[in-house]
Amino acid sequence: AFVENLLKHPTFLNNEYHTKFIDQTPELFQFKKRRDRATKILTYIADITVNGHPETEGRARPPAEARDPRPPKARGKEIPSGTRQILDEKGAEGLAAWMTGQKNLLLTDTTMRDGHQSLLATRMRSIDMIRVAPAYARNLPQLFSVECWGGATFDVAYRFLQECPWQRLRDLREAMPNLMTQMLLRGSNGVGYTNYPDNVVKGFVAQAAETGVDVFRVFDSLNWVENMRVAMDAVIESGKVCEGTICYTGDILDPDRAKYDLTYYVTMGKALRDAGAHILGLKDMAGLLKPSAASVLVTALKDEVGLPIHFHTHDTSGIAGATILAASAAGVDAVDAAMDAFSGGTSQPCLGSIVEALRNTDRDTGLDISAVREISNYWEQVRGEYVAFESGLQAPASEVYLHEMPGGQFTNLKAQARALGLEERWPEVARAYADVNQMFGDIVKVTPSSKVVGDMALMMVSQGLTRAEVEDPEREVAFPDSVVDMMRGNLGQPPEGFPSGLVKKVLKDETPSTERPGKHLPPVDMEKTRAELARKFPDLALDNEDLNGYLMYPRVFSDYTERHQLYGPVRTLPTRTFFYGLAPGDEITAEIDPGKTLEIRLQAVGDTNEDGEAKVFFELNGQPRVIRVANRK
Ligand code: BTN
Ligand code: 3PY
Ligand code: ZN
Repeated sequence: AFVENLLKHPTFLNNEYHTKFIDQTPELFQFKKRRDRATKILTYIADITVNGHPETEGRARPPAEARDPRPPKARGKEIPSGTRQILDEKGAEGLAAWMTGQKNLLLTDTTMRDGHQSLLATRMRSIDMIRVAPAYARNLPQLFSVECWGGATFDVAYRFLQECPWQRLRDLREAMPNLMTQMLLRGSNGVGYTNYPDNVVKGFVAQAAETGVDVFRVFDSLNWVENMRVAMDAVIESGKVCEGTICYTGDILDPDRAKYDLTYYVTMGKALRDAGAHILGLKDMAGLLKPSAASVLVTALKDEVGLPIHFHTHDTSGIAGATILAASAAGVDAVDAAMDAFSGGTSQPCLGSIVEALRNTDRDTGLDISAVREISNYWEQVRGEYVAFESGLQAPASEVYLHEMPGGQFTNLKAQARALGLEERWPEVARAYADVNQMFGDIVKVTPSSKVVGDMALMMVSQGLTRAEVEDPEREVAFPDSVVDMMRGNLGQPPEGFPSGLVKKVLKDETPSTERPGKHLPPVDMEKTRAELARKFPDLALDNEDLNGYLMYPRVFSDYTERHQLYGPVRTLPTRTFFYGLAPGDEITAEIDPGKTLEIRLQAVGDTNEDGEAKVFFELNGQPRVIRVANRK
C-alpha cells in the first residue's frame, strides 16, 4: 500500500521528492490508521493548556499584552551576494585569502547560537530564527557569517524544544543563501560530551556540510591538536571552511600563569595551520582576554601564523568591547558579536556598538546600523517570549577572572547550584571551581572539560571538602564519574598531562591512557545502526540526518522521535503557544507545510471526567474539533 501511495503521489510523479519527502508526507502512510498532523498538534496544545509546560512552570511569564514579534521587512528585490558566493566561487582557501586582503573588520552574528545559549539556556526555537533570516540576507549582506548551529543547540533542539536541528539548519540555509552559516564543533566530541568513534565524527561533519554548514569552528576542550585532526580533515574534505581554533585561558601577561604564555598560543596556532586550518579561530569562551593582552596576542598570531584570525569572546566582565577594539587595532580579521538585544553579560559584546565605534575608521564594518537596529528590535521582542529562561544575572562580573567559567556554563552551573540548595553559597562554588582547576593542573575549561570541573566543584562545596582534603592520600574521596573518565584520558591530554598524584588517587591501580581516545574506539557499523533504527521506528522513513542525530544522542533522539509521532510538527507553533498553550478565545496559525496553514482557535476547556480526562474544544480551519487529554494536575 505504501508503494502504491508513493507511486501515485503528485510530488513523486513530478520528480520533486527529496530525502525528507517520505518523512514529511504522511498521506503516504494512510493505509495505516494514524492520526493526522493537525490532530497531533491540537493534542499538544490541549496538553500544554491543561497541564502546563514542565519547563516554564513556576518561572516568570511574558506579559499577556505583548504582541507577536514581527521581523523587519527584507529590503530590495534581489538578494545581494555575500561571503557565501565568495566561498562557492573561490573555495575555502580563496575565501581565507579574500579575508586577509580586505580591510573592514568582518563580523559574525552569534545571536542564533551562542547569544541565546549564553543568555537563555539555549532555548530559542527555530521559528523565531527563520522568520528574521530573510532580513539578515537582504539587509546585512556584509556579515562574514551567521553562527546558528552546533554547540549546545543540537541536543537542546531535540531534548527540550521537540524539533529537529537538521531542519533548522536546512531552513536557515535556504533563507540566507548569500551568508555563510557557521557552527561550533567540539572536535572529537562532535556536538556531544564524550569522545565519538572517528567514523561517527566524519559522518557527522559530512552531513552537516551537506545540509548547510559553511564554516566549522573546530576546537578541543583540552587544546589537544592531536584530537582535532579527524574533525578538521573531514571539514577540509567537505570543501567547507575549517576554522581550527585555539581556546584561550589564563593570562599571557601574568608571569604566574606561565603554562599558557604567548609561546604556547603561537605554537598551537602554527600546529593548527599545519593541520590544514583555513582560518585561525581564537576562542575566549570565558571572556578572559584583556584588551592589552589582545593587542599582544593578535599581533603575534598574525605575524607568526599567517592565517586570517577570527576572534570570539564573552562580555561577562563587561570589558569585552574594549578587547574587540584592541584586537581590531592589532589587525584581527573577523570578530564575533551578538545583536544588541542578545548581547552583553555572559553573551558576546554588542554588535551595533562595534559597528558604531568603527564607523569612519579604516576598520569600518560596512554594516548598515539602521538594519542592525531593526533586527535587534525584533530580537528584543523575541527575548521577551523566553523570560522563563533568563538567568537573572544583573551586572558585569569581574569574578570571572577568578573562576574562569565559560559564558555558556556560568548560568547553567548557577542553576545546578540552586538545585542543590547551594545558591547562597555561590562565592564558595566560584572559589572551588578555581581550586579544582589548579588541582587538575590548570586546564582549558570549555565543553566538555568545563563540565568536569563544575561537577567536582559542586561536589566539594556540597560535601564541605577542601582541595587539601581531596588531595590527601590518606582520605577516601568518591570522585564524580566525569572526573574518573577524564583522568582515564577519555577526553584526551592537557599540556603536560594531568598531575600524577591526583591521577593515582582517582584511578588507584588503573593505568590511564595517554593516547588519542578515538584510536581505540571501534568504528560504528552504520548499516547495522540504520537497520536498528528502522526496526525501532517502523512507521518512519528515517534518513541520514536522523541517523546522525541518533549516533550523537541515542536516547534523546529516540525520545524526540516518539514524541514527534504523538505531537507532530510542533516547531510550527508560535513560541507563546508552545510554552503556555492557549487561553479561550485565542487564535493562532501554524504553517505545517509551505502554503498549508492551520487556523487554530481555542473555544473552551471543559470539565475533567471520572477517568481524569479533560475535553478541550477547538475550531480548526473553522470546523469544531474536540480533543481529550489526561489532566495530570
Ligand atoms: C519536553 O519538555 O519534553 C518537550 C516538550 C514536550 C512536552 C510534552 S507536553 C505533554 C507531555 N508532558 C510532559 O511532561 N512532556 C510532554
Ligand atoms: C559549546 O561547546 O557549546 C560552547 O559554547 C563552548 O564555548
Ligand atoms: Zn562562546
